Amino acid sequence: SMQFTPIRESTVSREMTSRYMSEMMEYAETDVVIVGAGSAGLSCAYELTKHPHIKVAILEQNVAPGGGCWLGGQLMSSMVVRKPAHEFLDELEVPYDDKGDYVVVKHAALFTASVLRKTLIAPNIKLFNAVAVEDLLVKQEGDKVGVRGVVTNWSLVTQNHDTQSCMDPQVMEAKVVVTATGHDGPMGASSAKRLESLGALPAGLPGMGALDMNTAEDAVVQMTSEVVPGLIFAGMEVSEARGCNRMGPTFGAMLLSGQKAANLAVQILNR
Ligand code: 48F
Repeated sequence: SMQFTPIRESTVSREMTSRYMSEMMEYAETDVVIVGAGSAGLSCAYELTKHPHIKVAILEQNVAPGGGCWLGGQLMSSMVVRKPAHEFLDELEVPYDDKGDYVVVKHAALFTASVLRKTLIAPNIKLFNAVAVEDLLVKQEGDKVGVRGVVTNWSLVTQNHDTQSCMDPQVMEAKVVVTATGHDGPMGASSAKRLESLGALPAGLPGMGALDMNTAEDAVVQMTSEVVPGLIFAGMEVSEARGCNRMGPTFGAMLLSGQKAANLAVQILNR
């Protein structure tokens, strides 16, 4: 009968520890940090797999990556993607039903699984999950604020202020930060809110407007940009910072915003 080859328990511990710790050493300085592994952040990471010389860390506060894209709208599984964003699904080899102007992915998890499969396998990309970005690393450049990295902590620490009042974080230096933390919420829109408190965005963030799919999707992609030097906004955090409408359960703009953020990051790295 089948028997596993023997292993020392300490070997298992050392395999995990040595790998994780050497990755933390390596990523203390990186080219790109992506904050948030939702549909926009993961699309950005996938696009950066095409540039294998660029080192990318994805930081996700949750245990599981995926953000809102494990499900489409209202717990109903399917994911609607308006054309031409279906071309991105083609690249990811995500199957869908073609409905003419838009496509429907049978279960949104097919998107998340495919984008993770293609992204995490790339040697230049590392996902640190259960790691929260608590703050931005900024440098004053004349009268402007430039972003040079992120302040991180285990999210179990960040979320547990009742047992531990202060646990100092650490820092990941980055040439470019892509912030894709989603809607305003306990963690969402965190970079937008931090920039506002620093005076680098006008006081009183516009926040997202009411739902209008037709204006919202184009606006979010169009306004995906480097808002302060070294910091690119992507996904729904764009609408919190810039005040476009919400789109609700259509995801094309998230994919194309992530893709655009990646291309902007490459431009910044080349400048
Ligand atoms: O919320 P999320 O899916 O944002 P998105 O990629 O997509 C928006 C859609 O889900 C939906 C929509 C459809 O078009 O309108 O709302 O813009 O993913 C954001 C991810 O960022 C993580 C969070 O846990 C989620 O997985 N996150 C948020 N804040 C932080 C963070 C933080 N400070 N540090 C680390 N991760």
